[in-house]
Amino acid sequence: MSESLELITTSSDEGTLPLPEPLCREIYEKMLTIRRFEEAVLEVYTQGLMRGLAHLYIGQEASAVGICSALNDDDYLTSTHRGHGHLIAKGGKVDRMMAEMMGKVDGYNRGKGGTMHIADMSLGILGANGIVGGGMGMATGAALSGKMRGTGQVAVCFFGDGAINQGAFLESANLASVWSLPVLFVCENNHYGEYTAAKDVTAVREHVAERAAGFDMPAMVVDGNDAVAVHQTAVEMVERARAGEGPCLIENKTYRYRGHHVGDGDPEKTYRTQEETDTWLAKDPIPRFARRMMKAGMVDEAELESIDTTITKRVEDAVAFANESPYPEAGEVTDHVFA
Ligand SMILES: Cc1ncc(C[n+]2csc(CCOP(=O)(O)OP(=O)(O)O)c2C)c(N)n1
Ligand SMILES: [Mg+2]
Repeated sequence: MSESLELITTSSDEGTLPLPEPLCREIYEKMLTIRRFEEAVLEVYTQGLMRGLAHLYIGQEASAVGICSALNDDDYLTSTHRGHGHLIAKGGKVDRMMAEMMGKVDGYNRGKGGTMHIADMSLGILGANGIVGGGMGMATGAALSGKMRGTGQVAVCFFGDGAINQGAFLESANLASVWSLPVLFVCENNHYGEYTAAKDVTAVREHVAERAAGFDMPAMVVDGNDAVAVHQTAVEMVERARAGEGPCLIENKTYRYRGHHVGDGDPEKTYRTQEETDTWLAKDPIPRFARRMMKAGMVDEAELESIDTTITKRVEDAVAFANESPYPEAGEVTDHVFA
């Protein structure tokens, strides 16, 4: 194992909550918003109100929120096909996202992009991406732009365990390191690429973050279901990047509780075991964070319930907004299309 590889975890539910209360509330509410939004996406899909597929982020919420809560509004983010969580964590609007999912004119792309193309330049969200590894070059370029303009902006590149085997990772990580660019490469290791276990296709000893040694950048292996561990790692790495000390590779170990996409209904009967899923369900990032907040005296059961009611209502409103929004006119089919 490389000497620069650090194992980061604060993963005990017994542990203290070493973050200020307003931040804890924000982290909790964002994670729960992602969970409730994704449940609504599945519902909308099941009702036949959404075309195509969607890749749900359920189970991985602590990764997006832990990282994005360490960013400024004008920092950049590139996302993936499993992007809803990243977008919400960076401030994306759930009503416009839901409208986009349903192909409606009030969606982020006027309904022409769908789940895998949502972007919001005003929030530094350079886009979800249907191309596995497609965000790596974009994030590296955005970081170069920030550096050349001297703005202090950083770029976060989210990608999966499958994407780390794409050639784009070598090219992007190499340039980012050579030019000391402010990029956080965040690998969300959910242990599967589609229906294939990462360990069967990825040549590392134990952690994909070991690959950072080949690019002379620090690597952090994080309990990705622990929002505190993820957030603290991100704060440290963002500070380092802003100070001109260059990129890093963060590996958030996590798990997607649902199938690869909404049509992959029962993974436990095919490519993974119920026992494995159960082990990860016991580490669900949301109740885990809630328990810590309760222990710290920040909330009680009743307040948690009321937070959930508010968030569920916000998501229901988003679905209603999307339902009421019209489809785009046929005449604008070639507008806003650049390639
Ligand atoms: C370049 C490219 N190759 C293959 C695909 C098909 N594909 C879509 S998602 C996926 C698996 C990606 O796995 P991972 O990076 O671990 O992300 P996860 O789905 O686990 O979040 C594949 C192979 C694609 N979209 N783009
Ligand atoms: Mg994966």
